[in-house]
Amino acid sequence: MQTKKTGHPHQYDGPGNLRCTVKKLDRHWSPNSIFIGSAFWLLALLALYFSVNFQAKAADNKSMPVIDTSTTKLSEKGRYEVSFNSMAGPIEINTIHEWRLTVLSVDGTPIDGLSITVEGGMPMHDHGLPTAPRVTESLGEGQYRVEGFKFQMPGHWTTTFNFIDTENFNDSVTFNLML
Ligand SMILES: [Cu+2]
Repeated sequence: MQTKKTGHPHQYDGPGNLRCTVKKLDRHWSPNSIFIGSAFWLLALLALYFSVNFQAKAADNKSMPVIDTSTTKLSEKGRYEVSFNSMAGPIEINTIHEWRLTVLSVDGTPIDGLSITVEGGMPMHDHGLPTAPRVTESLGEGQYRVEGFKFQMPGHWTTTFNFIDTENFNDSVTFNLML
């Protein structure tokens, strides 16, 4: 029987040629290589998705920073646990009012005898406080009366208390307020 000769690779061209063609197909389109190829593209798409998502989140965080408005904070150098409350209740814009500051050591011992100065302002507006609040009385039990607070507009305010103890040790704490 005579075998038909042709140049077409997929056509039966004798047993040798068929084996060769199947082998070729196997190398290029086996289920394994299809799976690996799909997995690669799936991973590439996932990587792209997460990278875009992450960038969007980072941009979000930049425009809307998370501001810690806790009224109890550890001082910068970690020596004191400081808290405040407004004596007139919730702080109202354009109202002069008084704060009570409480200073404790980290193990809860009230700290009296501190020399305390007050500063503050609006970081986004680049201006300070409209008044000059100051500590007017040490009340004992680590409590201090701070008079003369006023915030004249809504927004993000900071208030910083600087502490100097009897051994000249400096520490400070900064509170954030969203008014
Ligand atoms: Cu302002």
